[in-house]
Amino acid sequence: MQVSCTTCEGAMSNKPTLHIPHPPARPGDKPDFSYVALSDPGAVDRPEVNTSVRAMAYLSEELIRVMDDDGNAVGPWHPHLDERDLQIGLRHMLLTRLFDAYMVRMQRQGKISFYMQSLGEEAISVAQSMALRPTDMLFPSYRCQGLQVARGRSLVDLMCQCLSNTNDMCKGRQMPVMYHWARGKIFSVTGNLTVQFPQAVGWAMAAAIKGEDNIAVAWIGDGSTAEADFHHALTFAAVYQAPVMLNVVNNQWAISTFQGFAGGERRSFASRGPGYGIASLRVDGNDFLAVHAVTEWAAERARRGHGPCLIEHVTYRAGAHSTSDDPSRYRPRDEYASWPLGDPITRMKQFMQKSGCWSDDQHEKLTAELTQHISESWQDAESYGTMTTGPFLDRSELFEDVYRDMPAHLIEQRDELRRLIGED
Ligand SMILES: Cc1ncc(C[n+]2csc(CCOP(=O)(O)OP(=O)(O)O)c2C)c(N)n1
Ligand SMILES: [Mg+2]
Repeated sequence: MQVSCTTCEGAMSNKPTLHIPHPPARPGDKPDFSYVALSDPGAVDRPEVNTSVRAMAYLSEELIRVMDDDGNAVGPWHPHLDERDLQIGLRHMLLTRLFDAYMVRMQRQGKISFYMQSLGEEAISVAQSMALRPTDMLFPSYRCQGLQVARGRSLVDLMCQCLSNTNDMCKGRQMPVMYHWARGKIFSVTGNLTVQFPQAVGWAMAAAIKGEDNIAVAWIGDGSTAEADFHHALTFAAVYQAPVMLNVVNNQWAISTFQGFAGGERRSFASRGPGYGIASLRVDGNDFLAVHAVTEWAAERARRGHGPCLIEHVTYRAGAHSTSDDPSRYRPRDEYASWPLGDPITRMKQFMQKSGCWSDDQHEKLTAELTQHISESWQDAESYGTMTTGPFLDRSELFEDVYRDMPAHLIEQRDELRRLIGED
């Protein structure tokens, strides 16, 4: 048996060889995105929402795009949003980006222990949230803070969770960014990858049993598709035709592992759907209008009883995986500048300016207003406690919320802790 590093070597040796995926460029190399299959903006047709999975299989390999390089919106997927919705969408994306940048700074200053930003992926969470109903149930990944922002979550609540302070919804028991929001219908973010998919399918099945027309929507990354949960979820969704939308955010990287390792080299991630009997769409994840249109289409399909959808969002993780990661160790530093689908906020702004509903002046004013809102929220969040200054959470609370009636051994441990820290 041989192991080859390129498909070419394997083909020439005339023997079975193992193919080891390699990213096209490493630090110091010229970025190369020639492997990303693109369709022209506006070129992909928009079938009826009840089209059979077989008849629309090609949509899992094409790339649905609405905005062209000059800031025009073209083709059948153009969602024709009104001015107000466009402005709200841009505002949510910008707030998400500025919030992320602020929280990364707070981590660098030692005020929070950890953070994960969604730089370059803001259009996905924001456009999808806006295209859904507020009663639809969301099962996010740790890179979906745009969902919280678009559903109107207070920044103070998000910040307090990252600070693990007395106003932390998780009472200090979770890593920063693992938010949840029952009232906003956003399920807990979990560190264990891919659990969102079976959870969402189960929720959707329950909604259908109860005769509701709310749908479940979940997000995972490209790397997470290699987990068994992905396949279990797709099987159940297809068999029972659950009203669920399963999103794969293909940002090209799973920490330092190139998407080829999760199986994205030969076929798209979306193309796995038709094999299970699931309608699948591949969309430009940096195109707010295309993401919005595709989400509306998939939601309508699910709500009208035509079954689940798998959506692959083609995007690029512009920042580090987390504050514990240094991407300059494994990919070219300037790679994002060569990403063929650009930046979602820059593109949305260009489109809106061209449509006459946005200006540089408005953009500057909005940036200043949101920046002030973030720093005021931080002051407020800090008043509930920081890692170094009080007030602090009551440590003996860590035994609560697991059992309705606390068992004797936990009562004993809690009392022992109280004695040790002198709080009894
Ligand atoms: C079950 C499980 N396996 C491994 C990990 C460690 N881990 C955390 S994030 C991550 C990469 C995930 O990449 P991807 O699914 O592409 O999502 P992205 O971070 O790019 O948004 C890994 C391997 C984990 N948290 N859970
Ligand atoms: Mg990824």
